[in-house]
Amino acid sequence: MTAMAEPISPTENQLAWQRLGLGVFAHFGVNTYFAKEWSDGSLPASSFNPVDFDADSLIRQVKSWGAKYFVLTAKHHDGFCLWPTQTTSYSVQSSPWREGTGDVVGEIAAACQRHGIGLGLYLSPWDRNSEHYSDEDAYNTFYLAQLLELCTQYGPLMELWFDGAGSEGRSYDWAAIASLIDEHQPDAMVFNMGRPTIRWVGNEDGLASDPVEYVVNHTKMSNYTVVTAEFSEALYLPPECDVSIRRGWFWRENDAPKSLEHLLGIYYRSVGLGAGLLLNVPPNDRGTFDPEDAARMVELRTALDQQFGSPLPAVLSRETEGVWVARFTQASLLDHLELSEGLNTGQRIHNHRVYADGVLIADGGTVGVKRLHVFPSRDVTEVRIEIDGDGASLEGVIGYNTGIDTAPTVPEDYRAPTEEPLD
Ligand code: FUL
Repeated sequence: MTAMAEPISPTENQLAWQRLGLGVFAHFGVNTYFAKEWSDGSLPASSFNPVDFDADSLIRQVKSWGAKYFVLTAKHHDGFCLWPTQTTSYSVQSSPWREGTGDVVGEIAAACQRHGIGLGLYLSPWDRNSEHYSDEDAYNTFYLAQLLELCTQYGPLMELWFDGAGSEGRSYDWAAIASLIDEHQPDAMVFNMGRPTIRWVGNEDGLASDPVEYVVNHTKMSNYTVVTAEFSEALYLPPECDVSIRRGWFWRENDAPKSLEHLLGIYYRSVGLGAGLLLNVPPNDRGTFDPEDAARMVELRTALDQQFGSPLPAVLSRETEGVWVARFTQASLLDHLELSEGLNTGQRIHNHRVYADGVLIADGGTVGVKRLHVFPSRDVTEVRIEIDGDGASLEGVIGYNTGIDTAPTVPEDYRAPTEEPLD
């Protein structure tokens, strides 16, 4: 019998990114002014005029919501650039905003640095404005020039977001893209395409499902994923769950934020299942967060703080291979447990069960960076945790008395729009 291959380990950067949990996504551009999700590159640059844009205020709010990073659509599929690029005139430079002298990416980057928020940039490969798009070679050169500007002018990037929409059947120079990133932003997480280090969860509802696998094969990855051939079959690629607080990705007047219950449900089924959550809160046509969205984000933060603000850490000891005991300093009423796995040598736990006084109170597959369990409230002094997986270990167990003993739900019939459903 041949020995089982050792699991693939995360890099330090991947593990650090996985521990961030919540990021805020911001779709912003010419679409914001026309109630559009996708536009074809013909909307006038002159429409872009976010008169109240204040990056510092946006990023201060993002931070107060507990997000650790912020991903901005530097360029969406329409090709409009939120920075003064040398590559095209379809950008903020041709807009009336600050008489064409503004730089959304630059101001956001500076604010992120000031407030300790990681910066991510979305640069759509599909470009419906560029005159070069129909010529693969010319467009590769154009796209690399845009990426070079973003990777060299705005300080350290935490994430580069490559969206596959519109690019079915089209190839880009992923090898050159990967070397450019290696040279200028080696620490950035690369979302989904080229030589990715993190992957799409496979839906736009913000939902992972158990098990959440950190090591995946190409075959299991989404249609939107293109991985350069030089990579082996299996890669360590933790998932990021992207979802919008509203139905649309871009702001429009007649849209509304999801309920608090729905957002909490998303949180439990993304962060609570060991995946990342990138929650889109799109700035409006004045360049500020919609007051209703901002109020909902404050409610979400308040609810999470109320629930998880008083952690009761347990002392962990390993009884035998695969059996751990977590002891609390005193008997406490608990209704939630948060488990985390030792991941330095890769994801190893594939099943686990938690017992209190011989009663099974929680079970599941993945533990990963964070696994939340909710159960009917009970007095607990210690729990016994069985984990399945060669060489697997637990890193932490935290108890909570939240007063809530059922998981928040996501509406059954909810499906996020994937294409242009709102137009
Ligand atoms: C999709 C895009 O087509 C949407 O407009 C949005 O940017 C979403 C995050 O990804 O593929």
